[in-house]
Amino acid sequence: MNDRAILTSDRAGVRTLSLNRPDKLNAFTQAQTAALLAALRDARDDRAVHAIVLRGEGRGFCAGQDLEEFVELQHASPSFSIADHLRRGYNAIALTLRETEKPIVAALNGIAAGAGLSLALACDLRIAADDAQLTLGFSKIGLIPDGGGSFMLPLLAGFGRALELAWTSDRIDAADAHRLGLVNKVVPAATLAVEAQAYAERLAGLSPVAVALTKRAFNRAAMPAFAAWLDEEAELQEVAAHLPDLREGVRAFIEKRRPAFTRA
Ligand code: LHQ
Repeated sequence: MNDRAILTSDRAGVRTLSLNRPDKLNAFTQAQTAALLAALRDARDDRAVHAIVLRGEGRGFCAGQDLEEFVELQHASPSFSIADHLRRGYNAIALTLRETEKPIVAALNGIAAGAGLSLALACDLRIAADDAQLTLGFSKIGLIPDGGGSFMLPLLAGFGRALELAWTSDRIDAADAHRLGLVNKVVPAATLAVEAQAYAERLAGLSPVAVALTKRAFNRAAMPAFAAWLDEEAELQEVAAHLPDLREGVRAFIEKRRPAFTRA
């Protein structure tokens, strides 16, 4: 068994990074966000890497924050701050995804939820297996979409559709995600790995200068305030985290029941 948090492989200028906690649908622990950040920075700085694929091992892409670890972190430190947790982990990853001037493709091999979906949306392009599913999930635990999700979702899907997905946390399939502009391409599940590699190889073969400057131009034109927004998003999440719905939502998830949220 491979116990590394992130698996890496290189082929034809493409670096593939695989989230590796398949028994928990690749839910993020602190160790895993730290490893992903390091792996992305390494791929960004490696001159032999011309495109990056991000995928998950097993049947899921990523189920977002590991909620059991989250409870442990809160218990371990009374001064635990969700905003700091976000800034050190998901926000640093989202910024690295945007600032790396190489194409980054998320290959959605299964469910993408919570911060896992936010980070997939912060990649440049998304290719999905036809049986993949997407769900925000945050509202089910009393939170707002974080890790840049509150920015990327309206940017890609439009304001009203984004709000609907964020509020309801409805699970959508790959075909609906494609219709909403959340994924670029849907392929049969059995061929996803091959298709993602071919897609990334094609991008890796383009003019690196044109690719880099186009990404910089799009970042500056469409999301010049992304870094500042990530900070504000983290502060909003801190507000939500001090209210009882988060505790109830997380407890309900762990106890596999429906949450009973506060009604004012
Ligand atoms: C999990 C998880 C998970 C732990 C599946 N944690 N075990 C930032 C800062 C701080 C705090 C909070 O959050 C954030 C950002 C976020 O990402 S918030 C959103 C966190 N994620 C979620 O709320 C999603 C929770 N998971 C689900 O709703 C479902 O598991 C999905 C829809 C992802 C998949 O459903 P199924 O396909 O039915 O699979 P499952 O529920 O049976 O999960 C398989 C296993 O994975 C199961 O473990 P078990 O030991 O019972 O087999 C789950 O407990 C575990 N798992 N997600 N986030």
